[in-house]
Amino acid sequence: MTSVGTQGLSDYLRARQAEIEHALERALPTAPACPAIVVDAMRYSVTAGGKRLRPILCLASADAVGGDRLMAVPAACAIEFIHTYSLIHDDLPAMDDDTLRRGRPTLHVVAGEGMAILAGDGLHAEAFGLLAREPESTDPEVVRRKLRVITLIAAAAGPAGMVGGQAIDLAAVTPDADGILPPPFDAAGLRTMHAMKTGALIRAAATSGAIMGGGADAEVAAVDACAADLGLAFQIVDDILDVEGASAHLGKTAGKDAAAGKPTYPALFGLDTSRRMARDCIDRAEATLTAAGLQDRRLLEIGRWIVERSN
Ligand code: GRG
Repeated sequence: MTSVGTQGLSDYLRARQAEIEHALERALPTAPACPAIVVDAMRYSVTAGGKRLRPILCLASADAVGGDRLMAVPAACAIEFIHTYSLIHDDLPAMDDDTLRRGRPTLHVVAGEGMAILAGDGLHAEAFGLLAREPESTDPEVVRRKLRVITLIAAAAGPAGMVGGQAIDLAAVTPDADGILPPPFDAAGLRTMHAMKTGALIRAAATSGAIMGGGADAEVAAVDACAADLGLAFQIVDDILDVEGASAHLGKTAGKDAAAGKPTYPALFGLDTSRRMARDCIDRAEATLTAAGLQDRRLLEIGRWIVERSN
């Protein structure tokens, strides 16, 4: 896992990452049922070694509600597939036009644009197939949880979530017929765009884990609210790293948002305030879990891992 720093990474996070790597490997489609050319392209991006933040959140949320973590493994893998598809498509020339991702040349650079689009489409479809198939069970309660999770993840990945946020972001840097750009986001606009583009899938990851783990409705709601704050912290930190980080360390091109004139948390609030805002998110997440009577602190440890990356 090339992009994971070693400092501050507890045994719990390491163990979940190892589980996820193993499960992703099993979940990837194979030849000859699928053409090797597209399977290889999907594998190239999935196995490139991301942090696995979303699947870890999914498994930790099943743990947080006292559930069976194994029940959440298919949802964890499906969300990582969707996240990876979004990165492949985001890097295309028609979108963010990037050449470096997870420390490797982007997929369209090595396999061509057409194959990159297809690999993303393949991961998106496989994600929902996996959610429908696994965990394999005819128990009506398991079937009910799976349907709830499929509905939730579809909403988070689609036009009310990630795709919608990406559309807002794309429109913000696309001039009209007269070459005029829309006015830049204010703080509320920035928050809404990020809540959809990246926050929705992060929330869905945690909430799916809580649902698959059999959490009561109040527990699922608390995990969802906690994850909304972790997602916001993630985005603030991502903006800080885009200003401060080196591309080699990040595994993706640094400084792109600033270069594109995109508003970021550091640009709107300054670096110190942005760091404090990220820490405040974790404090709020802790208060949310405490108020719901959830004693498990591993979700907060993940939150601190997110924030430590900016220090
Ligand atoms: C193309 C439909 C479509 C959506 C793309 C999420 C997204 C929408 C684009 C990602 C672009 C980007 C770099 C956003 C900043 C935050 C972010 C999601 C970074 C990547 O996530 P990490 O840091 O990546 O969790 P790893 O590689 O560790 O999984």
